[in-house]
Amino acid sequence: MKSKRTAMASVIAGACLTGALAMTGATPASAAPAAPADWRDCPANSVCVWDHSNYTGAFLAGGVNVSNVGPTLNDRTTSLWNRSGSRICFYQHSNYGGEVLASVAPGESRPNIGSHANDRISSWGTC
Ligand SMILES: [Ca+2]
Repeated sequence: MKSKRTAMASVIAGACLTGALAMTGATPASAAPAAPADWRDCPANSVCVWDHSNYTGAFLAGGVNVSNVGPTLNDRTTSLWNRSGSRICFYQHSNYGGEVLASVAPGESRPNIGSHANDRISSWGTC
């Protein structure tokens, strides 16, 4: 893990650390590899995005306003879950700039955001 450059990087590092700890914990009965970060890692009241469809791959959890998703997830979001109580708009550029690529109701999740928005999101906020 690199040293923390931003608070969001810390969140990602924490998710990675959780996975590493899981791997070094009690040996599971099966030889299956450690599960990737997935939808179960998204805390209540958070907004979460993933690199791949169906809530898999690199993962970021944030509040209702994230002005920049950071280098790991920039232009990589493919699935998302709005667990907040607010409608959230996902933007093409940082600082809520550019096109609104998705407008997601409270509680709504999208296992695949579709080809237009795929791998283009850089920030999100209430709308
Ligand atoms: Ca992606």
